[in-house]
Amino acid sequence: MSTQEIKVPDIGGSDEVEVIEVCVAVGDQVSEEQSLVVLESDKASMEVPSPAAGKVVAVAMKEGDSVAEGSVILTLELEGDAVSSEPDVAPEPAAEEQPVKEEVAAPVIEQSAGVAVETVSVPDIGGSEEVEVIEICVAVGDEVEEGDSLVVLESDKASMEVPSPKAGKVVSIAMKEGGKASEGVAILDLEVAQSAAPAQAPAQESAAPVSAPAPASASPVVSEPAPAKPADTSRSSGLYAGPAVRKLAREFGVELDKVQGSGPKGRLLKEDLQAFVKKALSGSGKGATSGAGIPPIPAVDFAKFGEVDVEPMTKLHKVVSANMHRSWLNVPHVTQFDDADITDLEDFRAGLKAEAERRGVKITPLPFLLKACANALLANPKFNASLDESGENLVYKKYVHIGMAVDTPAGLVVPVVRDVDKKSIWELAAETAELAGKAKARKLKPDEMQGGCFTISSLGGIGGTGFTPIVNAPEVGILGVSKLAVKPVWDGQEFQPRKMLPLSLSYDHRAINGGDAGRFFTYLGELLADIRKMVL
Ligand code: CAO
Repeated sequence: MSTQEIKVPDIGGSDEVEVIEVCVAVGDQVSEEQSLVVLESDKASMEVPSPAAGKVVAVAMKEGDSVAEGSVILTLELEGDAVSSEPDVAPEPAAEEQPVKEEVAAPVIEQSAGVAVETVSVPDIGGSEEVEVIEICVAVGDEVEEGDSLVVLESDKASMEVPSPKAGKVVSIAMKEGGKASEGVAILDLEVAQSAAPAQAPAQESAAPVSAPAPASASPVVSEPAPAKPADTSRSSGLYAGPAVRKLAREFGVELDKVQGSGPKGRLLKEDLQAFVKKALSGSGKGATSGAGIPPIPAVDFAKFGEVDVEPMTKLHKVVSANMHRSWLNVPHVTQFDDADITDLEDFRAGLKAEAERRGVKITPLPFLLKACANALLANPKFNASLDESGENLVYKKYVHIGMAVDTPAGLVVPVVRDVDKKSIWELAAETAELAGKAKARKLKPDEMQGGCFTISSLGGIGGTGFTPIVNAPEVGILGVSKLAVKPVWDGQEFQPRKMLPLSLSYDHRAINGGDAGRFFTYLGELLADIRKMVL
């Protein structure tokens, strides 16, 4: 049996870092890539994975120690000693001089046939010059699936995850938490299966089509991940959790081994920790969802009552769901209802049909709604505002960017139409169609989903007489649009058949009073009833 000293690798320029966790003990069997220690500088924490499988025979560090590159972490008795494999046939005297182990300052990644190392770089981040790296979601040695989040970047407006363009193994990470990044900057090197696989390679080994990194996506929208895998409950003694998750766990005082990981190989994700804390706050370890202090919904074995299918939610669905929950719990909602008489607007719209065809655009009520909302937002600036994070200041926006909810097969996304007040109905018709198309094809860039001041959720093309939309915080208002219906309206002498558009306006009652909302809504209705007022 040969032994190997595992040392602290290059820790990115930090002179001394603190050992915040020793993940193994003497006598432990570790597998290759299992975390040995977690180190933390003033800016970032990092795991040092084991470069080989073996048994820990000595640990040279303890929590709280200050260490530097080259410091010995521990000594490993290597498993299935490599010496015995080669000299089997013709033992050479020199064989004992052959290195039987690799130097382990950093995990050693071998280049072999069918494998290539590719650099993943920061994709188009929507015009943001420099953004902060707020989380590195993977560690050297991690196996990632296509679509797994690699890093989380944050500009002053949004945070965005950069998903892995391919499945592979992380061989080095070029970024550190707290650093700055811009488009094209290398994130990490990924060891991936090469597409030119050996002839006898099994069919399923062929590499995924090579593509540029998928665009980073901003909350609340993320790109569709690789299909979720069921959680591996057979965790080894090693805990699979990234530095950011470990740090968060320490901040919350959560013991990681109490948390069930739902990531690949049972890896603990931030969401697992959040769900654990949420459950703990609700005072129950059982049951499904719950809010702080709210009794949880009891767990039900649905299969007891008939056949069921269990399907993991897409990542997009989970993010939207979390955002909805957050808005619902944080924002005191009020919803008002009204019907706008759009008989004349509809006549006008019908008259545009020929020109719309000539221009190659479809003209639905949506561009008119956008335009009317822009006018109403300018006339009622409280709706074109947000509460800042202190909750003590209102930020009034001088621009009018309006989000539109788009229903896609992967989930709900909200692209933002910019400067709605400055665009013509034709421009808005073309742009909304383009954005809806991109949303459905999952081609939206992060900046196309950011910066909204107000949102329109139009279910008119689908149906319904009314609904209560949830404010897309930190925006303070959202307009729900339901299906147009012809209704009898009393004109003082008789009932007239009028085309009435059911509208619902939800708003954040911290920022907006009922009176403000009533004025906004009435004005909006007047504009829709007589769109000539929009040009006044
Ligand atoms: N009443 C009656 N008909 C309406 C209407 C309304 N309020 N709004 C649109 N329509 C009609 C359109 O004119 C169009 O008719 P034709 O096919 O005869 O031309 C048809 O409904 C379909 O319109 P559309 O949905 O393709 O286009 P749109 O501009 O109205 O909306 C978009 C685009 C992207 C907003 C929409 O497709 C969509 O995804 N809506 C769902 C939004 C959503 O999910 N909201 C809920 C969020 S909370 O879960």
